[in-house]
Amino acid sequence: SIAQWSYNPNAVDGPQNWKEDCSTGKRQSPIDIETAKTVMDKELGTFTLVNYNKTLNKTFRATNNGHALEMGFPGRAYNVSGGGLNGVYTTVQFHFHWGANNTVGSEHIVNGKEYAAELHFVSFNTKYANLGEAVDKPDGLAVLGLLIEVGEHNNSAFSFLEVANKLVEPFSIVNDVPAFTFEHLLPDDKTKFFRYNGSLTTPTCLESVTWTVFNDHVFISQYQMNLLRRLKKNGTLAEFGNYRPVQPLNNRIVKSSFP
Ligand code: SG4
Ligand code: ZN
Repeated sequence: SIAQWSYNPNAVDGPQNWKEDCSTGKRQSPIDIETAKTVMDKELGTFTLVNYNKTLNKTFRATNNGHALEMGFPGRAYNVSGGGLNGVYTTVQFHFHWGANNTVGSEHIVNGKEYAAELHFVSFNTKYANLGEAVDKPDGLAVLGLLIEVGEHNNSAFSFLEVANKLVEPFSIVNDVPAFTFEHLLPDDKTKFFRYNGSLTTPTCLESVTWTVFNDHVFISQYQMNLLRRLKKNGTLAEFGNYRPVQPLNNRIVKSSFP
């Protein structure tokens, strides 16, 4: 069973005291991406995102899992390959990380700068049978991450966030969210990104993630940001947000797809 954990920096179950790979691992996430130290890799290429631009005849499942707002999809409908990934990964969910105010909330930070939120598309390597098989393998998962800033306008691609009004209580589920397209959730320019080998950012912080963080950011409105902040987890989600502090890079190299 999974031990209790929280994002409260002062609590015994807070990020400084997370167990297992969270404390012993050497390829932990998130990290501070120091752009001056990244190494360009021409082999990274462009992504192939299958069905990300389609509205499939399906429904999604929105959950407040106590740690994040998560949108789950039917497996093997949306696929990711290319972009220097080895093999085909199938997307099973995306979720958000955010802060209590707009100066914090992203997990990855760039040259020390934090952003208001971060969106993660989680896909598992189709060489494994399912997410559970893939989650502890070094090449098991690929997460596409993007940094979110608060701007002037509602971003229509994010209008599904209204579902947060039904997810205020922990462990709430809305099963019948009509499918929508993903392509405008991602930055327009998907050719510029950072790549490194890391981990899940929640306990047990398994070291199975090939990370992509897009260079370009996405904007949502203050109203849309506040929808995320409505979610509760015994109060702590609203108080501290749900972002893990950055972890040591150790001997890793962060690659970039662009000069
Ligand atoms: C969030 O808590 C998601 O809701 C989790 O999804 C996810 O765990 C976790 O973040 C870690 O993912 O991209 N931030 S991350 O490294 O995807 C997994 C579920 O709990 C295994 C299903
Ligand atoms: Zn995440």
